[in-house]
Amino acid sequence: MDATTITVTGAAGQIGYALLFRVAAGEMLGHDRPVRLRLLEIPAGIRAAEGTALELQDGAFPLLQAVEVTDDPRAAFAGANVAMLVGARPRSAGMERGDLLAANGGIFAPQGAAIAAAAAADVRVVVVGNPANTNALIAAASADGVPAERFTALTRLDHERAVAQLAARLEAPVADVTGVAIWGNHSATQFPDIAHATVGGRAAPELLAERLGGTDAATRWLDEEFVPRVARRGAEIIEVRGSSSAASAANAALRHVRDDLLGTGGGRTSAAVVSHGEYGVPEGLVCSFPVTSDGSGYRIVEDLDLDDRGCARLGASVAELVEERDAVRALGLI
Ligand code: NAX
Repeated sequence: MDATTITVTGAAGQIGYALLFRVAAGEMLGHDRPVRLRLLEIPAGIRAAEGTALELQDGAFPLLQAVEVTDDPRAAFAGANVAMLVGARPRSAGMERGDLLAANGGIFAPQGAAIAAAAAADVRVVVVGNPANTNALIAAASADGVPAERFTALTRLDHERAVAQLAARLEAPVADVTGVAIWGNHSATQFPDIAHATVGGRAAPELLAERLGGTDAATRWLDEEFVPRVARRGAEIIEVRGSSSAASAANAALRHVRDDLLGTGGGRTSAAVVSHGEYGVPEGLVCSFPVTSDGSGYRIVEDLDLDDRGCARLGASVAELVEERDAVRALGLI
């Protein structure tokens, strides 16, 4: 099998470190597919990325054909089949949202252009670096000639958090949970939704009502505990661990790419993808939806009912995405 070229940006960061060894071990694209890794960093991160490359060599991974480290986006994306955009500019003290969007525009616009100029014709891109949805929008807008659908953003970590919380509440194995959905922005406004989920083949809302003593109690748990816990889990991890989610984020990014390229096997997952107007989400926004993939890219699951509560929550998150889009449009980034 031909080698797949995978570019990881922010490779010297904590997510990069948790991700690269698993990719080299074949956990992302399968144990029969050779990989070539390209590590993109800013100059300040190059030395650390080179250290990671030395450790990758020391792993003697049979599938790993090459590791290259560079601070030049064009060289990093040359021939890339998969681009994992992890490096981003974090919000520093006193930084307004407009400053944050502008700083990230300075990263994701040139990277989008470099992908268009240099990547393989079949390139698929996942944006992990925050604000992930809008960074993906910027990168896609700067990638002339690459279909916007190739650009996705990571909400799989939110999805896995929701699966795990639901399983824990019902004292069920996570493997029994299917059909959870994350809607909207990868931010505190996201809507983790279990309305169409099943656990061990039974409807999750029904099981929750049984377990918690009625439909009202189940709705209260969803509104007051489940949704806020999932949406603010990132802050909880920072508080408890002392730094932000890294291995769980890497795990989610790996699953996102695997399912995008290899398919979901008929099941549903969640990913932020370009809207064509599905569920009333304005066309062009990169929004999280329930999705499936047959290996040719993510497709939005279109036939789910959203109740009033779901519509209101999705509406609030989409309003935030619209504000972010308008802000980057005003900055001339899209
Ligand atoms: P780190 O600060 O550990 O690493 C980021 C790395 O990116 C640094 O080494 C930095 O030098 C590099 N970098 C910055 N600008 C770059 C550029 N223009 N080109 C190449 N490299 C560049 O952050 P880490 O914990 O790894 O997180 C990375 C990003 O993921 C952050 O934006 C973070 O907010 C985001 N996250 C997104 C999640 C999601 O679910 N979408 C969850 C986890 C995480 O919070």
